[in-house]
Amino acid sequence: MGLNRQQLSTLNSQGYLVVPNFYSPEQCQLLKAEIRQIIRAEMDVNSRGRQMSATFNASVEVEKQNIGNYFIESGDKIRFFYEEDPDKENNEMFERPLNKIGHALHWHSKIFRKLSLEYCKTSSILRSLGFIKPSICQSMYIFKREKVGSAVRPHTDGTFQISTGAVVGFWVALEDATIRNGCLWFEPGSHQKEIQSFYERTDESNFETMKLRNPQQYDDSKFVPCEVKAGDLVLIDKAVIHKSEQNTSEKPRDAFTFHVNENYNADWSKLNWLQPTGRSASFPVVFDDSI
Ligand SMILES: O=C(O)CCC(=O)C(=O)O
Repeated sequence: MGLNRQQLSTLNSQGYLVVPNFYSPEQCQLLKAEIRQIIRAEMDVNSRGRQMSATFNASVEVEKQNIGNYFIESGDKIRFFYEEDPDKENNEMFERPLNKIGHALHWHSKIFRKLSLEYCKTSSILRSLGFIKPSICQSMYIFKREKVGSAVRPHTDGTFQISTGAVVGFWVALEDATIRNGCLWFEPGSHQKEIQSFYERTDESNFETMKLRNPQQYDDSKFVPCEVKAGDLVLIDKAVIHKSEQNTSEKPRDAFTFHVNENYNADWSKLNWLQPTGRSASFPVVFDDSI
């Protein structure tokens, strides 16, 4: 179930790799049903007066952001982020389409945990990639709803998850992802260059203001689309440049993604927005082969 030599070679040369059928059609349905259940529970709480939510716009250039506690404290919680209203007319947050739910589905939901942290295919792939003590630092359900799902600007994951060790993204399509409904796009081989920009807390004790150090420009002509079927996994090296476009189609493009970081001989930057606080002193570990 791990990656074969050919797959490892493609990942090494391109910086990303499609692994077909990571989830079965039934597992995709299970995750979609579970997220509907999580949304229903949240709406129920909100109808009784709690108003906690935020918008998320990944297409905006983040040079300096006052992002507030709702986002920065979401690393060990399940929190809701909505599309920004382009004409700003609709002030009612809960009537806006969801952009994503994160960042600890793998802690709080048994089903998301079983299909990420405890999933045998996750550990087999990580072992074949040479991980020794991997943990899941975040998980997200990304909606990219039909007609309104916004673009995600070009970036490397290592910009937002700064570590001296390996970080790999597991991105799984829960619907067929096409150019029209906003599939991922990659600049193949771009992971061979060093990551240059870093999204950091302005200081270790400041939990609200983030700064993008050394913002980069990316060349749109270098991207190639990565269309995949529902259930397919895309593995994403932390240094490969990728993006997704707006969903202009009539079809949704749901995806579940989680990021894995190596802990063995690796330092997780204290300036990362995402810190293992609250529930645990470290992110939940997939396996520990160092002992
Ligand atoms: O799902 C998307 O559209 C973008 C996801 C992405 O870029 C990421 O998880 O790093």
